[in-house]
Amino acid sequence: MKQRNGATHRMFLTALSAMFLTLSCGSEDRMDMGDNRAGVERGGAIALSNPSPTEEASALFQNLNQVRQNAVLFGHQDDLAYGVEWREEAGRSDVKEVAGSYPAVYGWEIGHIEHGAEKNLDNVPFRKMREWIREGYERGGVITISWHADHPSGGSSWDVEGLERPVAQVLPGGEYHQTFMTWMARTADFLERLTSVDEGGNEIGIPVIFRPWHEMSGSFFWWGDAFSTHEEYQELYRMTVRYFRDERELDHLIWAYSPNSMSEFEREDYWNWYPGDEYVDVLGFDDYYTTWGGYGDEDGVGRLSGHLAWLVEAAEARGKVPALTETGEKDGLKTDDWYTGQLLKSLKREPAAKRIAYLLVWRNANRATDRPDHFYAPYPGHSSAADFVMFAEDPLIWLGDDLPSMYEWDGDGEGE
Ligand code: BMA
Repeated sequence: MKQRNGATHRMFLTALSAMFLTLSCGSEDRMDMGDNRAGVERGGAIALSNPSPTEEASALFQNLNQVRQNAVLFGHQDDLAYGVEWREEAGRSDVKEVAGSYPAVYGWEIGHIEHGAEKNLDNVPFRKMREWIREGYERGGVITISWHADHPSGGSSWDVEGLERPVAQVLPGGEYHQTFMTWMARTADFLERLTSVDEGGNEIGIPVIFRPWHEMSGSFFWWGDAFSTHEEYQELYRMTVRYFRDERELDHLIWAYSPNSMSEFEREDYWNWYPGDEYVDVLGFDDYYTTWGGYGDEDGVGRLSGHLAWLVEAAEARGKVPALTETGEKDGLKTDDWYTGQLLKSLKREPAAKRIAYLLVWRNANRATDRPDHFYAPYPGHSSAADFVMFAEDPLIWLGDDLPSMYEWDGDGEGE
């Protein structure tokens, strides 16, 4: 049984690493835990793209890079807000109720914040979301945020019919630029108010891995590939970073770049939309399709593993942190052993694949009030629950209770 307490867990690993060697319990990845600064050096010195990040954001980035030498953090979207059979009940989490721990990474979605709305596009109240974000952070978890923004011409993220250069329209000189910047201001206001209080009683910004304009390699969002040039897309991303980071000084943000499934394009095309190393910290991709031969390929596991290994090596070469920024069984979890039989195998097949820092599975929509069968983690009683427990107990996979202190960094290594 895996330890479920971060501090104890770490001591245990350090003190007993020799014993682990002889026990042969498949935990080779953790054996160098007591000396895992080496991993940072192996990946080279890394620094956030922001030249003046908050201490906590900087610590998180270094710790993600350190932890990934030993583990993959497990994340779940909207974990604290609702599950398949409940909504807004304090303390609940489908992941915890199945596996005994909250996830290590909490994903949140802020579509409709650009209108100053009270609830996001999935009916999650922003006021409560702020509290859940604080709760997850104060529990030691990692926060990531996506943004399915509407387009100022009136449509949602997905309304792409009849659009004419929708990205150019929001860039400087475009007819919706000014409206769009008022939307950006509201979004920045929300991110600015994600705060906690440190041990000294000072208010601090909760570090957030912000992942705007995701899955741009596909053509189903207005910022998607078919509707703009690569340069326009890059300019949209850069404009967002410049406004949030340079103008609004949101120094608690860590920036993630995530095209859609790598099975949809050639590897070198990963960089087509890339805004540049000065704008990005986390290199990721989203993938719901590759496992189970979603592209008609029998060896979906091998394929995903190969893509992850490529991503890890690309990130290490640039001093960035790699992550599988969204995944899940396509169209919702149905397969009883998807977690160990597909996802975990993909992490383990290619040796480099397991060096991603985290993965995030998508939301468990409430069956009664939202989309039935739109869930990506099991809930108690689901036929894949036992498999998920095995997945969560694998030494490679860390949930919230396995986390070391992610927001402290003592400056050893190259970190500070
Ligand atoms: C999608 C689906 C939608 C949801 C959107 C934003 O993938 O889950 O139902 O509105 O994400 O959370």
